[in-house]
Amino acid sequence: TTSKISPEIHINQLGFLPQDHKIAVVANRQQGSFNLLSEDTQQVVFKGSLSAKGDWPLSGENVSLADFSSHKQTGKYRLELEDGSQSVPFAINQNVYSQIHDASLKAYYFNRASTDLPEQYAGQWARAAGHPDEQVMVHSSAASKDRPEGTVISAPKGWYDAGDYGKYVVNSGISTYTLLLAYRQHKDFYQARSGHIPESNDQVPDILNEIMWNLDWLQAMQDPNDGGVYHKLTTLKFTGNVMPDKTHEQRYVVQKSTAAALNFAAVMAFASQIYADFETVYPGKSAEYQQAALSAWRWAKANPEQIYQQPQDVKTGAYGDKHLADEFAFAAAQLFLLTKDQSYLDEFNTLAQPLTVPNWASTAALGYYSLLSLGKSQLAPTLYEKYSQQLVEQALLMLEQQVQSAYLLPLIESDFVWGSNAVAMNKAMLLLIANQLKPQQEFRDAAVALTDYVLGRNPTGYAYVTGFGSKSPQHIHHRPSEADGVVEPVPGFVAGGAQNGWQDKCVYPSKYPAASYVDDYCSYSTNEIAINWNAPLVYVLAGLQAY
Ligand code: 9MR
Repeated sequence: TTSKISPEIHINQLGFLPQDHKIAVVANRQQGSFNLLSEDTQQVVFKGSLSAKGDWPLSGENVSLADFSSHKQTGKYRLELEDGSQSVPFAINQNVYSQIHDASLKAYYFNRASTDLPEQYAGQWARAAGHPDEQVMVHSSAASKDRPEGTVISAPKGWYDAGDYGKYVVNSGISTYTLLLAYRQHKDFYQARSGHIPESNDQVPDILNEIMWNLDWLQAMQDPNDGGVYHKLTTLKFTGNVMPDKTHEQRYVVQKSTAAALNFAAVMAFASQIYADFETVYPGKSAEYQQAALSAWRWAKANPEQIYQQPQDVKTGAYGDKHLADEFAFAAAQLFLLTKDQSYLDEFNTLAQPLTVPNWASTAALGYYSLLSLGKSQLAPTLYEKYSQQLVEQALLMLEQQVQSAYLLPLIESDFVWGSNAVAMNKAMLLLIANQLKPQQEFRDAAVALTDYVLGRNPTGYAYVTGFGSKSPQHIHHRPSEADGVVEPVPGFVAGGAQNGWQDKCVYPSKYPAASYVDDYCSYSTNEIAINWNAPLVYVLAGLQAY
């Protein structure tokens, strides 16, 4: 029957929760009926008609929709068209996002620096330790009176940022924040699961154990002499495509930047609140984080324009950002929530940053998320309403985009940038937060549609998360996955996704933004993985599954 599988039926390859919308996109057919077939009995359990939607300019396809939302019976199914062609199999069940959620979080364990991954936890992806990062050199760009160029510092642990082995504070900001918020808003969900990681036997939810691996590193990125925070810890050039233990090039901390200090302050402030509940397991941590946040904030206020300038001899990722008002707002919001000191809230309001879909360079929304979901009792009702309105406006804007899209997705051309799948997941996350505050079924439906997109309702035929779905990326731009000799890539990582910037030298199958993706190691612009891309995936899967 595999020969009957049509690449023109674009569907979430994992499937659907029983109560959610269930929609597939069919290319090159504008009319006709479709059947929902039970995998067990091969019987038709539901019949429907395709509804014509016309052209999707982002893929160059002419599409129609197959909507079988009203079928709520759990089971394994396929869609079948009149010509006998079929979709890949998928499920309708209560736990459809459970495993993939756990894998998308476990991906952080797989990207831990400075440790071996024993088989007990890593299975066939077990590997030796690399990057102890106990002899990191202060780069000339980061030299200070207390720590002149060449000073050796220790900054082990943390997660590798992506397919490379660098550790970047700015990108760690949104990533760590998003995971902390996932925990904060789904505590019961996380209390009830195990990540099968070395810390699983302690009294702390595994997501917080995992996050602490990164917080331990982040703490070491702060210069205790002045509170400033180094922008990144990397080699001078990207290293070769080898396992972590096979690369020994000198690593450096590079330039202190305002963006790093503010992301650091925001995350440390949030962590101080979260880990206060686990004082017996992690004594003193909450207080340490608070001090770290406050001193980084003070440094940023005293050095408000230390824009990161990539030094001549450094070629690794820049994460350069020239617009820092949103980072100030993010940190101010978190410090207000931690200290209850009104001056931080005043600062947040004075900055008046628009609430927009966040990314590593644009973090104002994160401040709003925290104020709205954790700060209600501390905010004047009119102010709370004002922030709420801003959030809801963004969510409503997405609903408009959705109805205008032939794929019925809240995605527009400008979303197809480097890491487009994370744009989709950050949009879904915003929708879910809007739905918590001002419940509206359409918000959830739109978040589900975006999740469908990442898991197969897209023109490429890929479910974009490694290890899941009938067809998922095999050759992600991820050094361990490529160099480990294991056929399957490390599971649980979402590929960056389609976009037609063509920043690398690969050959792409299509010029259309949503179809320009290639499952090849060479494609760092569409097939890399990154901690800031997995984080909203974790959040959204938790949000959908915990519902
Ligand atoms: O995600 C980043 C993207 O927004 C930028 O356009 C791109 C080029 O500067 O860099 C991406 O981040 C990469 C980082 O610089 C280094 N580690 C891998 C990251 C994902 O590709």
